[in-house]
Formats: sequence, C-alpha cells, structure tokens
Amino acid sequence: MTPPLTLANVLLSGAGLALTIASAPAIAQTAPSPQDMAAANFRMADVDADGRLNAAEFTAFINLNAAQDIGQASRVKNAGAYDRAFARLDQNVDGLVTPDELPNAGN
Ligand SMILES: [Ca+2]
Ligand SMILES: [Ca+2]
Repeated sequence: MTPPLTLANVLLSGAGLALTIASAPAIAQTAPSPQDMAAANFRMADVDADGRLNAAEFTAFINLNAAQDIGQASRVKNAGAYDRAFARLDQNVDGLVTPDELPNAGN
C-alpha cells in the first residue's frame, strides 16, 4: 500500500527537501578526503563484503579509484599492472588485500 499522493503530502515532502538543501552547505564545505573516497570504493568493490579484496575485487577497486584520480590508481590502470600492484600490496601473501595493507590514498 502506497499512501495517497495528496497535495499536502507533496508539499510536506517538498518542505523537508528544502530544509535538507538549506542545511547542506555547512556539510559540503568538508569535501571527502581521498582516504574517505578510497574507503568507500573499497566497500563498493568488496562484492562479497568480507572486508578483503580478492584479485577481481581489487581490479574493480583500482578502476573506481582511477575514476576519482586517487593515489597511483590511474597509473596502475593505464599500465594494466593490477597483478603487480596487488602483489605489492598483499604483504602477507594470502591472496587478499585488506584495508590495513593499503597505503594512505593520496600519498
Ligand atoms: Ca571481498
Ligand atoms: Ca593480504
């Protein structure tokens, strides 16, 4: 059951939206850091949500980072050097890259 779309409902939700927009600039002043964006990309690329990236997930992670020009991702992507980057980051060589194995993005 969807609630009836009355004029009052539309106006009320519209007012809520206006309030949200009005309060947004204060938040928007702090742009997300490369670290934050990389962390979000990590979660997005981590398809099975186990908190670790396998080789396929890592490729998606690099591509997401490259699209936002984070760290060395564009260079890795352009060179197709996913395997090499993965091997370098996977310090304990378990075939998975964990967040603590990632360098701070933007360095
Ligand atoms: Ca995973
Ligand atoms: Ca590892």
